[in-house]
Amino acid sequence: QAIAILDSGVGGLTVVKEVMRQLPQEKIIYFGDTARTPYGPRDAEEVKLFTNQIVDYLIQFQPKMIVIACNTATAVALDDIRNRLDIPVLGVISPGARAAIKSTRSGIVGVIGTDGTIRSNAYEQALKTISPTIQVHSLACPQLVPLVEQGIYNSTEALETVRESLSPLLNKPIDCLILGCTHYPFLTQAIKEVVSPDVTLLSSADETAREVSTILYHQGMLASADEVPVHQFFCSGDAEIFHKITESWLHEQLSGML
Ligand code: DGN
Repeated sequence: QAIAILDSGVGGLTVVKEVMRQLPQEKIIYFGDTARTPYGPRDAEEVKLFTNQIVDYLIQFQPKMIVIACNTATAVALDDIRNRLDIPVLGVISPGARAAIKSTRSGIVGVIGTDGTIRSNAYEQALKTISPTIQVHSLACPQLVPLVEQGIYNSTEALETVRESLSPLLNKPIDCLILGCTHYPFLTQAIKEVVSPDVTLLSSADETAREVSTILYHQGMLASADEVPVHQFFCSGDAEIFHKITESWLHEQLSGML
């Protein structure tokens, strides 16, 4: 049985990469809704509907768990999907919040995400549930996802857009910055160039993959060491660009498997 991972596009591949690194024997089925990306500007009901449709598609493969590797979808659809399925369903917001709580020394953290994620206040709630005194500076950066979906995350245009998008946050006294959108780790280099070197960048991918392994361990569902992991990748839009981005992002693990 595989771990099913979904996103509005290629962003969830940042979680896939970390799951592959931490759990190399696990099979993965990925779905990126590239035809309908971005989810960020859509209203909550629509994102909920799309997320449920993808889950229904993935369920046909009888996965052993589902990871909603999209912050925008996690913010609005996680509870819904958890309630209707009897397999573990994991989102990316609590893992991201936990990573920040572990990392911050000053108790002042930044969060960047899509309009939908920032509007939902989900990170602030998750952070304050764990640590009520934490201070959070949140910023929506709607221009970043399209750069990643077009595969131009290493360009000068990407660097300039990151600089412009992050500028309201640059004078805030944060000591860590949550990349609250699974697309953003693609832009890590550009983000590092723009923010102070004292600010630690946190992607929820790491912590999410750790939680996947904890859940599977406790359920006795980890793949055995002799299983051969076969991965499957699906998208709803242009397969060529999706293939290209997937291969270049996961190249070590993936060559020839798409
Ligand atoms: N990757 C998604 C997220 O983490 O929120 C959203 C991307 C989008 O659709 N805008």
